[in-house]
Amino acid sequence: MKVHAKPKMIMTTAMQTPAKLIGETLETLSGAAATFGPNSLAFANPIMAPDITLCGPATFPEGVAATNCCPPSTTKILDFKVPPQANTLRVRPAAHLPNKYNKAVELMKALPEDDPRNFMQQARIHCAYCDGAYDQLGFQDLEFQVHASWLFYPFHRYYVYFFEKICGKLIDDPSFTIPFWNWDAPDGMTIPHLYTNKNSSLYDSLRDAKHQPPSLVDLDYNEVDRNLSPSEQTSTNLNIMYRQMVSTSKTTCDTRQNFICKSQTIL
Ligand SMILES: [Cu+2]
Repeated sequence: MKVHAKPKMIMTTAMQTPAKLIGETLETLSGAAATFGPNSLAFANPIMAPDITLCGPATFPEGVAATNCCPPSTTKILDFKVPPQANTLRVRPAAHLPNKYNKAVELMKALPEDDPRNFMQQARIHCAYCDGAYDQLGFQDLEFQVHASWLFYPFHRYYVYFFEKICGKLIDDPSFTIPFWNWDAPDGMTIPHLYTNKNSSLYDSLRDAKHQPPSLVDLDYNEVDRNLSPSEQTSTNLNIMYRQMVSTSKTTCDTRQNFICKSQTIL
């Protein structure tokens, strides 16, 4: 299965269903999108742990401002303890429906800059693990890259898990869940209002104006605008989703991405 069916604007890699969680404009902030080619897949390539004792400047494409996203160094490691199972089922809302995500991000951005829950601090986590701030343990000069390896799913699961907890805490709603962008349904094929409303904490003026509503997302976008009619674009998108999720899934599971297929069924 192709993990990154590239939309006109990449928002996240945290994929839960054919639709995606939109827990991050973090991905865009960290420059992560630049590390993916149009054919990038989450391979089960071997990878060593990051050497967290050595953190250096992130590697960004030419023209992108230098960013130091190294987290504070520490030797104190806390073991994560799984909290007791909640009694109530938490349901993810579709991003096009009213939700409290922008309020949570507004509060994250209002936190002191050095607060680890601050939005930019959270963005830096992704940057550090995705943009070459670390080398792999025992391999000097071999950059650690959480994407394109078996770590893709575990890393993002935990990343989104804690991000979501911070959001819920800040808005005092333990039942809070990050919305998902249901771009595989015709009614969800525009960028959600949450991101296009200039008063929203999720608004970013750098997003391409040509890709704003009523323009539909192109799930096969390859940095070229195809200018299809709405009905052609909808039909193309649905065909892509069908091909990726249904008709080629058997073949894909027979390849080296087998672990992804299994993960999809059990997560
Ligand atoms: Cu990522």
